[in-house]
Amino acid sequence: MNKNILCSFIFLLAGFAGFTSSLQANEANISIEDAWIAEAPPVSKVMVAYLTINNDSDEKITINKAESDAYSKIEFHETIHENGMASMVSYETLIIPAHGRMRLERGGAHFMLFNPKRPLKAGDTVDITLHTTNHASRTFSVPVKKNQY
Ligand SMILES: [Cu+2]
Repeated sequence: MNKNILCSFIFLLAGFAGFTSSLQANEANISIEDAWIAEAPPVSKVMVAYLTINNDSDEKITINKAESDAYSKIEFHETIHENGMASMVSYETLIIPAHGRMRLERGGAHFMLFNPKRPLKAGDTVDITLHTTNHASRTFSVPVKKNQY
């Protein structure tokens, strides 16, 4: 009798642990390609990252935050050319259709990386975490490369 109660208790614990770990493993169903951060002069207060983000799921994915230990903040920007003038607009979110992709490339969209917390040069890598509106996230290692014009 006592033994049965103990067994149930252990099963209950095991079930609970499984539930907890599946919550923590809420990994966003996205992948990235061609990701790089452009090396900038050490005095630079901003850096720029380019990447292609793939949505590997059957649902649209909305990315609402990017963060990194290496920077104070990351914004989603796009360079707009109008009447011969270039200006930058920022977006709150990036929306990627089901099984679609979004390319952030030189001259267009990019991640604006503010206030590098340590000197970063070509050959270094930086972890960037992308968060989605359905409370999933994924961290990617992005290399710093010599600026390519
Ligand atoms: Cu920008």
